[in-house]
Amino acid sequence: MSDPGRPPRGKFITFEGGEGAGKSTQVRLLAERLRVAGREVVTTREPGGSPGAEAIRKLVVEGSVDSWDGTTEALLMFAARRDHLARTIWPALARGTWVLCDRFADSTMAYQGQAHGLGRSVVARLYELAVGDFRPDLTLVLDLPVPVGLARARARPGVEDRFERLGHAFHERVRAGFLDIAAAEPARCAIVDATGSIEAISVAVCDTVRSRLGAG
Ligand code: Z5A
Repeated sequence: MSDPGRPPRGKFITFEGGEGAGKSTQVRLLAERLRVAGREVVTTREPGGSPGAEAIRKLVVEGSVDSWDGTTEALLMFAARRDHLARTIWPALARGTWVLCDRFADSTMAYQGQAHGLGRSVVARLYELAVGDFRPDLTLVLDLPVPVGLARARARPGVEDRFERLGHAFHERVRAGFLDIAAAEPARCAIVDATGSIEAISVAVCDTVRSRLGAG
């Protein structure tokens, strides 16, 4: 039975897509708009988002391309995710705060499951173990051609990470992986065309949040 004194659970919105799709930019803009509308909002990212998960992030994002195989990478991602959920996401949602997350488990399905070839059922089993039946309320898949995303990512200041050094074909498999997930779960996922201006994409994101969740 729900406790009448408790705030309603917050909404969990995830942003997915390939490199340079504009996820971090759109997380920030949606958070600003929701705060103006009076919502409590936490922004976070994966891998990372809690002290333990940020330590795991360093292991997976830095180093040489072949530091880990797909299975090890998936295990590290789910270990980080479990810590992130337990320490950051679930407590915030329970307080009634909305959580906007830059990547979540669909990234494991697209990168390790599809692009690295681990397979959907292995990733689904790890999900069940680490996350259970918890799901995002809404997943925005920012979609754009691979060369456009990689060019944006490479134009940013900073060191190229190990994922950015993987080849064009790998990133095409990642893009196809996200589109497959969105097609399989249309009630949870919305594809957003990420080729336009930052402002145009932000408007599309807000419209989608409003139409799917009744707010934004
Ligand atoms: N990974 C995985 O394999 N498995 C998993 O389960 C998880 C993750 C959770 C994390 O890297 C890596 O981990 C990631 C997948 C893997 N692979 N990579 N790379 P990350 O967090 O460091 O990187 P990322 O998630 O790919 O983010 P990103 O490359 O920084 O891209 P973004 O967040 O989508 O974009 P952005 O930072 O908002 O924008 C990038 C640049 O483009 C920036 O200069 C913006 O100002 C510019 N930008 C943004 N939008 C536009 C538009 N509309 N027009 C023009 N320019 C724009």
